[in-house]
Amino acid sequence: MKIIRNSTPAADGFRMPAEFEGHEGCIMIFPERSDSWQYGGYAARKAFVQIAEAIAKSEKVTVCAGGRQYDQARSMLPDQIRVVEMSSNDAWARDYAPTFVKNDAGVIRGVDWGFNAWGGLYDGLYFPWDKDNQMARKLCDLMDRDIYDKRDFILEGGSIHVDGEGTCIVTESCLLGKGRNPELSREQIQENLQKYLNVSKVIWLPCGIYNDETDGHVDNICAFTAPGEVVLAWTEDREDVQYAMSGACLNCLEEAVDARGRKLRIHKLPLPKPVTVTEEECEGLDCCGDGPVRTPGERLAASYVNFYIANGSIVVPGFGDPADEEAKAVLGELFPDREIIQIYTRDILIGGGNIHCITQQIPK
Ligand code: KQY
Repeated sequence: MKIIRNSTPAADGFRMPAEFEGHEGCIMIFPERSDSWQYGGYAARKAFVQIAEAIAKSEKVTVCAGGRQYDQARSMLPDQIRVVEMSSNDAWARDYAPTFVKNDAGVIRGVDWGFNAWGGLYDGLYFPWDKDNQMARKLCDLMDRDIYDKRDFILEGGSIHVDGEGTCIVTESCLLGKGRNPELSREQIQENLQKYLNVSKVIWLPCGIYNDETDGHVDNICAFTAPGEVVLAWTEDREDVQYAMSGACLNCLEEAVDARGRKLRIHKLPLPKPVTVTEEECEGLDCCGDGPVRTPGERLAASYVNFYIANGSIVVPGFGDPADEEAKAVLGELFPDREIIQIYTRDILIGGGNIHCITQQIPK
């Protein structure tokens, strides 16, 4: 593996493909951290395994497991899923497994962004994050892929979505927050995205999902489903604080054109009714530092937009809400050639994310 420090993907003719393009595989990390996952991952790992199995129906899945959980992961996961021992601070593969870029000859390289647990010492979610920050490099080493060093720029994979044709969508609440790159202007941040994802157009949405502790990752509010087409998390409930947030994003998307000059087709994906964490669930979580991670009644950032596009399926969260069926139906219309697999993910949501947050695709 070569660490590339003196060039960029754009300069070398590499671009980040869209998630709906073909995959060689998918990376996940087995849950273990006891202040993220109830009972040290005991509850969440069942859903993690179901997700890995669903994705493995149509692409190769690699699950990284820490030393203490290796045997557990290996015994719970089917043989065709590769399990490798790799240490990490938590299990958010989307955010710190490599972002992969590809050139016209089909060569794949990684990008190694800096990671500081969603805000570092300013408003990050845990400390330390050193092992998470090493994962992109370790994975590229394992896969024998060269990697661009961009550790001087803090970025999580869940904070970007691309169409593979020159457009990237991000949120201002996340990328312009003080916890990541406070010394960089919006223009400088945009320039980094242009050089390292090889995009010419960045669409800046104002915000994400209410109470999303990532400062509003785009992958919970809006996602490309095809070139020129997006889904947007939506509620018709005017009393819900999310109503104005989704409305502001809708206005922004309606105004936007993509890198190819197209107006976007915007599909509304309903949100479930507000999901809150129970006292019993909070009891299953350890404290982080000197305080509890969750408090009973706290609203969780539940959204169907946090789905994963696998080669043969869409793996979408379920919340036991009447909107589960509607979300499946909307996605079924948008992805007629893929099976829609819905998995009940409440135990992952309690950790602060969902299916997209715990998966990272490797392009074919
Ligand atoms: O990408 C994500 N949604 C990760 C959130 C991290 C939560 C840590 N408890």
